[in-house]
Amino acid sequence: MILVIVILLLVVGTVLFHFLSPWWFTPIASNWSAIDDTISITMWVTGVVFIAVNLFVAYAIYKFRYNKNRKAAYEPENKKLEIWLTVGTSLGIAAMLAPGLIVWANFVQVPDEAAEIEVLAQQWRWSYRFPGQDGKLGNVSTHLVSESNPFGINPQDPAGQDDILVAGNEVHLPEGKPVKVLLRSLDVLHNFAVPQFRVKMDLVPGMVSYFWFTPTRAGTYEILCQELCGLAHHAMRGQVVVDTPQEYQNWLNSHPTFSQTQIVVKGDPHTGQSLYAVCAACHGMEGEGNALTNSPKLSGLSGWYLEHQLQLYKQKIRGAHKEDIYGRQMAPMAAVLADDTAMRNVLAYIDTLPDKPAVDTITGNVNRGRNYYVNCASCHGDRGEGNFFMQAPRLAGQQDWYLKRQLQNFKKGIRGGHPDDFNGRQMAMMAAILKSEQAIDDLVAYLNTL
Ligand code: HEC
Ligand code: HEC
Ligand SMILES: [Cu+2]
Repeated sequence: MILVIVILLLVVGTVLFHFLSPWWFTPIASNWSAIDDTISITMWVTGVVFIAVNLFVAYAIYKFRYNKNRKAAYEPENKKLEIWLTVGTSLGIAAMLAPGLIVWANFVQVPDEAAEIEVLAQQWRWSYRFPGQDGKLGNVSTHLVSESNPFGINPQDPAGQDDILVAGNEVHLPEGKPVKVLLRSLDVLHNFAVPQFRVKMDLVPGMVSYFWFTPTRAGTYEILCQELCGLAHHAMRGQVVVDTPQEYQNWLNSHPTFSQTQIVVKGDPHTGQSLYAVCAACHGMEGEGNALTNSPKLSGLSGWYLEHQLQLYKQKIRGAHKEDIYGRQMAPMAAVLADDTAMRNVLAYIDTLPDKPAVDTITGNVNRGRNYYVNCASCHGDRGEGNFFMQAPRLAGQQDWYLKRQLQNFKKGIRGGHPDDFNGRQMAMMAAILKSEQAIDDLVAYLNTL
């Protein structure tokens, strides 16, 4: 009897939970309401069957409960009941599967007027490519991927020259216009998903997968990687901003074409040398770093990393936190470099400076540090040499007190806490695994051995 009550409560509770719980679809922002309909149909079919089966079980337990004056009848076959159940089950399953097949067919049947965009995934970031004036995306190959050509566009293909490249994690789309989304991965399996659009598709290395949709509501939506693609999988986030067509055009025009990215002017180290005089006061004549001015070593760091940091300082993304005492000393110095040319020149000069290893000041348990570093190596490299594709700087040879301070700042959100600091935020999540000051010392002591 208790069992009957438990089953009845379970049924009533489940139904109430379904209708009263606040967890339901996010408001839809695309044309794919048909996907919600198929899920609703599945809910109804499985819901009705769930209630019917449980009520029948409860009824049977009650009706046929033990009674010493009753004996069970043996009845292994019942044609009528079997036919009835087979037909009923088949209809139910067909009702669940058929709408899904229809919707899936539409999902990959792209209308002619859809504009193409390409989404490129790599551990652990998204970037985007739009066809330029010619409306055609150029040929690509992973063999051509390099620091100056992160999309691997074939420079011989005229269709690729005007492709517009978006290096950040944020992409804009015009409201009300259908888009075909082409998906490409540079390394492992990823999955592109935007819950409000109801879209979700794997990115498979070596092939181009696709789907289409029409954004129907202006707003900002989060892109998630819904494939467990490695250590920092949870940090692989992006954003889609749905704009009016005019705002979208303006945004798109603010990005360079492939051919523009190929004609980067080289900096001039001679002009850079005089600009560096300001920096030398803190960072040292040879960019070797100086503990007295709290300034890190700059020599030996890659140009792309230094440039990115200077941009962050200039845009008040790094060195703006009120507790960032040392970053706030640096930020006005970045502003001394008036434009991109000045920045390139000073970086060209820093590139000529000798790369001398820093003096060790921190001791710790190197073996423990090595174990912590296993997590860091996937971005910073086994020898702490840095990796452009992860945007992760070289750590080997850097002043150890500076590394320690950065790790503490990442942990406290003093660095990487700004909403526009994508790389810093990713790094901050990683710094969180170093639970204590001792752990940081051990890790930095290990870095000193690289
Ligand atoms: C007043 C002293 C001072 C001057 C002058 C100065 N810096 Fe700095 N710089 C710092 C300090 C302090 C830091 C470390 C900030 C921190 O700990 O977050 C820093 C950090 C940096 C970083 C970040 C390094 C990294 O590994 O992330 C770069 C790049 C940099 N400086 C470049 C320059 C350049 C280029 C100039 C000359 C235009 C310059 N600095 C002038 C004090 C200075
Ligand atoms: C997901 C990739 C990733 C992982 C894993 C990672 N880092 Fe980083 N790290 C970065 C990136 C990207 C930056 C540059 C952030 C920026 O541009 O401001 C960075 C910056 C740093 C810096 C600052 C260097 C400088 O010159 O200012 C330190 C120190 C650092 N990482 C240490 C670590 C340690 C220690 C670990 C392991 C616990 C680790 N990182 C794991 C990506 C990563
Ligand atoms: Cu991923």
